[in-house]
This record gives sequence, C-alpha cells and structure tokens, in this order.
Amino acid sequence: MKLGLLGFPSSGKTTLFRLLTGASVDSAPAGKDPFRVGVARVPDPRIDHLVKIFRPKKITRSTVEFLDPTAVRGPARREAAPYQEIRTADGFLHVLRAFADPSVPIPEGGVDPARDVRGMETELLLADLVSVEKRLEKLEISVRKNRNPDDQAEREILERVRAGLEKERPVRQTDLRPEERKKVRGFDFLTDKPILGFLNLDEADCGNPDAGLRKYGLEAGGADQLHAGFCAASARIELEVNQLDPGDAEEFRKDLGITDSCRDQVIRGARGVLDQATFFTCGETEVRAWDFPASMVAQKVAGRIHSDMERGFIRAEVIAYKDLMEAGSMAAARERGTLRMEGREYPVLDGDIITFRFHV
Ligand SMILES: Nc1nc2c(ncn2[C@@H]2O[C@H](COP(=O)(O)OP(=O)(O)OP(=O)(O)O)[C@@H](O)[C@H]2O)c(=O)[nH]1
Ligand SMILES: [Mg+2]
Repeated sequence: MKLGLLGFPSSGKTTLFRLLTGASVDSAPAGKDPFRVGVARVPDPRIDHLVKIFRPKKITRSTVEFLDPTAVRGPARREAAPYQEIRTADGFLHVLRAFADPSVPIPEGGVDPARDVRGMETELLLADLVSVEKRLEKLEISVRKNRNPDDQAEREILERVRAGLEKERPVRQTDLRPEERKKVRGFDFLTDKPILGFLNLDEADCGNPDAGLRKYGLEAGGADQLHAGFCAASARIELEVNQLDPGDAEEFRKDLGITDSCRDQVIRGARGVLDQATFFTCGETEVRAWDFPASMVAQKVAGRIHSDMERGFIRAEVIAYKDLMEAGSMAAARERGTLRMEGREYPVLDGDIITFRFHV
C-alpha cells in the first residue's frame, strides 16, 4: 500500500512523514527526487499472538509506503505537473494545518482546515481536468490518423470523465461500467483515489482529537467522498515525545492525554479508507502478514504471494484468527472443525490464516 502526502506548504507533511517512517530528514534529498520515500510497519497485535503459537524463525509484518513531496511550490499550483509523480500512490494523506504558529506563516490566511479541504479538492479536480484534456488531444490525433476502434472507445470514456470533472465531479464518482472503470484506473487520476484527511493539531488540542475534528466540522467523510475519512493528532508533539526515553515518553503522553498514537491512527485510517485487509500465512519458518483489497476471492489472494499459487490453485485451508486463538493451536482447531477447506471463490476475510494448496 502506497500513500502520497498532500498538503499546502508548511502544513506539516515532512514532520508527519518523519513521525510515520522514523526517517531522519533534515534537508531535501540529494538530486532532484520529487519526493522522499519512507516505510512504516503496520502495527498489528495479532502478529504477536500468532508468533507465540507458531514460534517461527522469521516474522514479516505488513508495511505502508509514504511519499513526501519535496518540490512544493506556491499555494496556487493550478497545473498537473506537481502531482505527476505522486499519481502512482494508492491513495493520499492530506495534511491539514490546524496549528497556529506565527513563526510559520500561512499563505492563504489564518488556520482554516475546512477551506484547505475544499482548496485541495479543487486543485485535484483541476489537475485531473488538465491531464484528461491532454490525453484527449493526443487521442484525437491518433483517432483521425489510425481510426483504431480501441482509441475511439477510450475517447468516449474519457469524454465522460471530462464532462464530470467540468461539473466538479471526481473521477471516482463518474458513472462507469466495471471494465471501463478498470481502464480509467490505469490513468491514475488523482480524484479516482481516496484521501484520508489528517488534521495537524496544536499542542493544546493534541489530547482530544475528536474535539479538534468537531471544532472544524471535519468528523464526517464517506466512502464515496474524496476525503473518505479524517483523523487528528499533533505530528510535531508526537515526534518530540518519541525522541525521549521510553519511560519519559510514556509520562509525557499521559500528561498530554494522548491515548491513540498518531502513527496508529494514520495507518488504521488509511487502511480503512483504502479498504485494505490482512491475511496471515503461519508456520515454523515464518509468520507473515499480507495485505489485500477487502472482498478479494481466495484464488486472487493467492496471487498476492506468488502468481504460481494463483495459477495452480487447488484449495485454501482457512481458519479465522479468533477461532485459532480460541483453540490455542492448529491441531486443536482441526479437532474442533474450525479449520476448513475453501475453494477458489471464497471471499477472504480480514484476519484469515491461510495455507494455500496448489500445483505447478
Ligand atoms: N507549532 C507547530 N508547528 C508545527 C507542527 N507541525 C509542524 N510544524 C512546523 O511547521 C513547519 C513546517 O513543517 P513541515 O513538516 O516542514 O511542513 P511541510 O508541509 O513539509 O512543508 P513544505 O514541504 O515546505 O510544504 C516546521 O517549522 C515545523 O516544525 C505542529 O504541530 N505545531
Ligand atoms: Mg516538506
């Protein structure tokens, strides 16, 4: 899972990036990379319990990749270029400034995260409009030259996408048939992807994220909206606290009222808006977490591990995490009958522990 950070200048993107990935970035990276890449491990206590049962030689947790843009320009970046590289992300994390610090000026005026939500959505819609128009211009030429029916079909789809964007309708909400949607997905339109809003709070509010969200009217979000959800914390405070000795850090968190860490909130929130689930493969050699898009069937999920497993799929031996914990071991689960055989069409659930049987 790959998330691109979005946000107006000085909203705290790099601070959050450092907190999430543990990367120490004091200056822009060497060269002209348009973004930094960092990796965060997904906190999942289930892995720790599975390790106790299987005692594997190796433990592999799932990870989230974050992209932090380095080449941010002024507030009115009304072209597609600044977003070009970040397009390949699966979704975005939009850092919204809610801290008032006179030493860090806000080009657009005072603190107003709701304005920034609208502002970013407008920017993304415009950036998509620019790219769809460019794409259509090229298609126009090749349709005229080659009369290729594929090009004509593509043009027809993109014209509908453009018409939607002109009415400020995100690509996600364009009415498309499943195969058309698949095609459109390949263009990596920005407004085709979900956004998790991150409200970057002041120290005074960092112990009460819900109140922070309410203050700015940002509690809501929805699966069909660009900002599909919101979370809130103070990236800078937590970064500072994390640099203390563990004992002192614990004390500070308590004093500040931080019960749910910023890292956990963001990673959980992102998995939610991106509809990501986890299954596990467990044995003496390795206990491993694998991410997959929720509501994928067993044969497809097998392909997350290896394409041979998908192609040569025979069956999946499945047990729910909860059932394994209740049984205490695979042998006990087998006796209880909670370990079951499933076929290729089985919709895999979050927390399933799976052994795939396949032939090559
Ligand atoms: N007071 C306060 N300052 C913060 C907070 N988060 C970030 N800052 C400060 O705001 C400034 C900008 O933070 P960055 O993390 O560099 O913001 P950015 O979005 O990466 O900025 P650009 O990449 O330049 O657009 C820095 O001086 C931070 O220390 C916060 O929660 N409270
Ligand atoms: Mg930055």
